Amino acid sequence: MTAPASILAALAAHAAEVPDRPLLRFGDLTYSRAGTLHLAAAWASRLRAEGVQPGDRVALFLANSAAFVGAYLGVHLAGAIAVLVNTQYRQVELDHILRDSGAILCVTDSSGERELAALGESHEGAPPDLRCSLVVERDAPRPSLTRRAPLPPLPAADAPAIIAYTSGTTGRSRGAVLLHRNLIANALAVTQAWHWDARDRLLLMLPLFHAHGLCVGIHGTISVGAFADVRPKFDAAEALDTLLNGEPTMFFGVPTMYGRLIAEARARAAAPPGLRLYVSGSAPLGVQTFEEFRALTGQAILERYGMTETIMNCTNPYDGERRPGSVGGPFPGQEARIVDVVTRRPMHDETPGEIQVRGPHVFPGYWRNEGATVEAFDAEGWFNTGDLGWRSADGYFTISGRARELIISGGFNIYPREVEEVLLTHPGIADVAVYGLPDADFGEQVAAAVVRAPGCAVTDDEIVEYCRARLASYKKPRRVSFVADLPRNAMGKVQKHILRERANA
Ligand code: MLC
Ligand code: AMP
Repeated sequence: MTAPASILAALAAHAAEVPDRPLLRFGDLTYSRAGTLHLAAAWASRLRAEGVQPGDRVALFLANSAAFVGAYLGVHLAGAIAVLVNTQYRQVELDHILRDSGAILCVTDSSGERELAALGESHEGAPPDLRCSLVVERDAPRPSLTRRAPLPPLPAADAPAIIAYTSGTTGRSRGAVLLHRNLIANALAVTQAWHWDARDRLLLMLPLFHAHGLCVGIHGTISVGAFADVRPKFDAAEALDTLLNGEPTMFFGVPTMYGRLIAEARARAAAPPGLRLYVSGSAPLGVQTFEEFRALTGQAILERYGMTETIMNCTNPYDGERRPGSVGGPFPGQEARIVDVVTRRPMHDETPGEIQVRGPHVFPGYWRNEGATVEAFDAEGWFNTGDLGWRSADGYFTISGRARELIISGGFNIYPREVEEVLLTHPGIADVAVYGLPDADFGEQVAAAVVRAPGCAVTDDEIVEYCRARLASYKKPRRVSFVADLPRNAMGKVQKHILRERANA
């Protein structure tokens, strides 16, 4: 069989082969392969009826549900581009993403609708391209459609499929554009590396609006015609119950989920069973968590490394040593190397530098941001990940830090600059620095050092609430300290390592 050109092409092939085999479950609703394709077709026709044309951007501001997957695949089938939006995003992030992407339609649920309505009432008004929102009930089985509806042509491999907002050294995130061929190349590399096949049953509790849940969990499942039990969100007790019931063969999580699973197992004196595969990613998996999980289950978690622009970069081996603290080597068909951060020359093994990657998994560039795209690649087409690390002589990569300022909390990324910019709009704050501190549950937590405006007595609670009203709640500082001045170097740059040392003292 020739490789499919898109995730939808893989779905169509599996649906033609064994149409009734279960593919996705959301609570009481199970979709077969053919049922998932019909769900996508129903959504595509509904979106077209709303005026969606090929190349249009459609934002998905939705929690995990059949509606999410249906709308997502329907956007692709309509030839449009899905803009992924974290459901925790509030006014500042929403306004930026909807304006920057030029989304004409936003598919959301009732809580998202309230947030969108507030956007329309703000003094800047609704984003100009946004014509309407389509409000869906999470558990609605699917828009009505007869089973005989003709399937529209499948998207071209080179067409854009997703815009996912990420990173950015300024306060504003930028949209990484992923093509259909990037998505399928990633899914095929991942499934091959992890020996994932049609017999697998994945317990998927990750949010679908990020690469981990969507591009690894859902795309992998569809591309091999396996099965995924998709839950609205992660809950340690529910995860342990489900693992113990014996159905799942695989579980994917961020390190916070493994930490909570271990705590739950200890509290109940009930160890998670050995599955075919446990995978961790999106943030560093602590060696202690790896070892504790191995002691409980007898299994080594397979750690892998990815990012929004490239989806999956490196993986520990399926067969062979899963080395704690390391992310293994490039997936099949991909390349990874270390370069000097200044000269950009490739480095010898065991020498630290910046990780670069190249291959069919790598995105072509940022949405309407030529400058950022040019900066992201070198002349030979290597993508600069911004992650620092080194490669061992036997080919294992270890991530040792980040070239860019970034806090990863429970697998969610927080850009200090974005939080600082929002806090600086508070009249009681004269100056502020946001930085990361270690956190036992989330890996890292957000901290803020604040210089009060003269005569103002703003409190830490007010600062937290101010943030929460404007940004995703996970970006709010968990620790606020008040300082007379921020420590700055001769260039005027805030010395965050000094703030970190003071906080840890
Ligand atoms: C939730 N909260 C967090 C948080 N998640 N705070 C800090 N960091 C986080 N990650 C806060 C909420 O804002 C809220 O605060 C309170 O915790 C309760 O919210 P909740 O939704 O009930 O939280 P919880 O269920 O505990 O969520 C924890 C979690 C979740 C670990 C299950 O964060 C999660 O699903 N993380 C996965 C992220 C992910 O999929 N990343 C992949 C990115 S892709 P309050 O004060 O409002 O009550 C990528 C590429 C790659 O990175 O390599 O995969
Ligand atoms: P995002 O841009 O949101 O997709 O986040 C990607 C970032 O998460 C990467 O650039 C890494 O910094 C980090 N990351 C992902 N997986 C791992 C891992 N296994 N270990 C350490 N960091 C990771």
